[in-house]
Amino acid sequence: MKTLILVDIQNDFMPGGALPVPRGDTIVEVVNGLQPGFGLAVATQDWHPPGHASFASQHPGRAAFESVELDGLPQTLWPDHCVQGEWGAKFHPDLDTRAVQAIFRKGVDPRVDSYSCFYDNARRRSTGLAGYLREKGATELYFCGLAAEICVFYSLRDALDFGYPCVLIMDGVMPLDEREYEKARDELHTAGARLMRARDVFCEI
Ligand code: VGL
Ligand code: ZN
Repeated sequence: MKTLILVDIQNDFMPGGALPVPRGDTIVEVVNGLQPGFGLAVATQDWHPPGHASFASQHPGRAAFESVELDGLPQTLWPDHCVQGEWGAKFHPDLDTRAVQAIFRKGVDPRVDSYSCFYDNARRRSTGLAGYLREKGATELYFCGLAAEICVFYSLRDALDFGYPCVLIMDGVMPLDEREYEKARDELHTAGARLMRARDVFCEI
């Protein structure tokens, strides 16, 4: 079954949010238009407890977007964002979630960040998404959401490792950093992901 995965389409990643992705809001219409064509749609939410270790506010003397080491892993520090239950963690108000059958939350462990929808960055804990997709009979995964070169990228890489044929919906994602996104897109393409525009996706589903 062709499956659409909506990654972190949340207020804090939108213009005006705590960790805004430039023009992040432009994907909402694209994503809404795609959903009716899919047999299965699932969404993820970045869902941090207050005081999460990825927040620059927890590292005195450090600023957002600096890098530190956290439990032996490199960690970019972020502004406080997507705090559980708060406005910034909610889906964009115009996002149509009627077709979304399940929501997976990540970044819930206060000590470790989680970019991939499948595992935290230390690979200690699974979100349950992999088991869910297996049980539902997902055969091909189509990715959209924010940010393109972070959570979408790491999710796609894991999905490719699981052996799923994967599509990156290019107008269904937006990056925080255009340069990093170009590198990420090349890496995904080399690893076997297809890069498609939403209208071409719609023709084949
Ligand atoms: C994300 C940075 C921190 C994302 C989440 O969803 O791409 N980026 N937390
Ligand atoms: Zn986060």
